Amino acid sequence: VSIRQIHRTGYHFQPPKNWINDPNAPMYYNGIYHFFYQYNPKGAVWGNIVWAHSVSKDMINWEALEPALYPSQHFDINGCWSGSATVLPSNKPIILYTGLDPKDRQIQNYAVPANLSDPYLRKWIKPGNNPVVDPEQGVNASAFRDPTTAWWLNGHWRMLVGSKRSHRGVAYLYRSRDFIYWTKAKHPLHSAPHTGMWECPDFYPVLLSGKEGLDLSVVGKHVKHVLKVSLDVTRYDYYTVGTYLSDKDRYVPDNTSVDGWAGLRYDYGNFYASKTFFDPAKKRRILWGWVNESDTTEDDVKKGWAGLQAIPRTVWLDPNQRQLMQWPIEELETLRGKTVKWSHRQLKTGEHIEVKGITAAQADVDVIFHIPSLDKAEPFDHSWTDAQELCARKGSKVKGEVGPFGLLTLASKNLEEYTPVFFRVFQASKKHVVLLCSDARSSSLKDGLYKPSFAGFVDVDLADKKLSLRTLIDHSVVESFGAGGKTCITSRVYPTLAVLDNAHLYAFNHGTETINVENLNAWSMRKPRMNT
Ligand code: DQQ
Repeated sequence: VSIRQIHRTGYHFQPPKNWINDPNAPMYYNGIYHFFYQYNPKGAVWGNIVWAHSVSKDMINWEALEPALYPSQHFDINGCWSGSATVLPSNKPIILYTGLDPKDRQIQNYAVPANLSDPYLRKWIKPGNNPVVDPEQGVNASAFRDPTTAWWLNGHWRMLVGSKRSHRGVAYLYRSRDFIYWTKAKHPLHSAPHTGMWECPDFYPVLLSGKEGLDLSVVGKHVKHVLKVSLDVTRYDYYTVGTYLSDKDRYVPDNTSVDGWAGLRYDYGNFYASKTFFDPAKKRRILWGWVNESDTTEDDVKKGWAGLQAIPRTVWLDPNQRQLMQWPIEELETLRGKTVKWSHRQLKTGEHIEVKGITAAQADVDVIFHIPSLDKAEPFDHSWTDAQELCARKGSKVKGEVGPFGLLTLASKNLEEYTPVFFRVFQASKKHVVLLCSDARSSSLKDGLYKPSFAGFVDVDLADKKLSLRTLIDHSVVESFGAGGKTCITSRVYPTLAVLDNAHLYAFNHGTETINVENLNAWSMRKPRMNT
């Protein structure tokens, strides 16, 4: 391995080289998963954006094809930006995407497969009647992009385009009978003050109960709707859970969900411009999200690549109906190799115990912690509303009562470097407050990296005194799923010592209360076929 490639991932989605960003138009078509993404064919920085295209039978092993869309016409000559696919009832896929015209105005175009009998849909045509949506008067042409998958209701297709009106984020709603002629609805589907540009909106139904996913056009009393927007000021993906008033074509978030920067996030770490799609083969909704680098641009140029995609996640509504749950797609488990299992092992105060016998730099770890006693949990101060700041203040080495406990991932032998992923439990007036941290501050001895103490609260009831943690470790990415997928955090880290065979994995506890590892399963992960 070249010294420059110690941070390249083993099983995350990446092309062989260059810059990547947003996932585009994920879809399942005739037995094949298609994945497109924003890609710079010429280098490891953003620019010259085309739609790269890969296909897969399992969303884990990927074959790269030629770019599906690249600037070629007056309506996209300055860029082919993000968009979505809709599979029409006639079983024909169609892509809507944002093109930048010669004046850099953002307009919406469509593209269709050149040959539906090509199972890989290699070539795409941009018909001459593009663009199909122009920014009309009053719409900011430099903030008008990222059309969604369309849904069908009462004789019309509907889709959203993200935008802003001064500082108000807006999801404009468009309707069409034929997918070609679109008219803007009088009212946006939704908007919110002080949120800025809404990039990559995503809108979809979720069942009130159960994990099954739904096709986009499902409405009714048995569902809620989710609206996700990517806020370019903070660079996080926020969502609300609410009601789609389909007769009025308006979306109303529940009073347990708030719009904007204080809202729920898919991921409390590095995860942006995400998009879901319905997989009819396994009746599930799948979430793709872009994981950016957090090293320097100079490092990216040296590496020759930048960006990756998170492992696709199945999403469904938490039975509490206030938030979503997320879990890595089951196909990931086909990469599991050598395994280590622990059961009923105690983690006493101050202990860290090595999980030996797996490739700790490329692993999947699934743990259930049992907390014998919650009586001594530290008091929670209600002014602690910012999880990331709380994690910064109470890091993995700051002794607590119930926690901090969890995993030390990508750790060097003598702990000069480690990325701790851990819980800390507090006592509030009537309930426990659980914090999940993925703290990059100690991840690398190298300077000049962005090393945030990412964290999120976990809305869990500790009646069974258990907390689970699944962490996917892959050289420079640590993707964690707390409490079965209630709170997810993705960190990018660039260790200098804890690399390849010198990376270690530990379970630790720095709380005064003993924690039991009820079960721990860890696997070495194999490399899939990845766009080679
Ligand atoms: N990235 C695309 C835009 C989108 C942004 C351009 C989000 O379409 O708004 O590469 O990361």
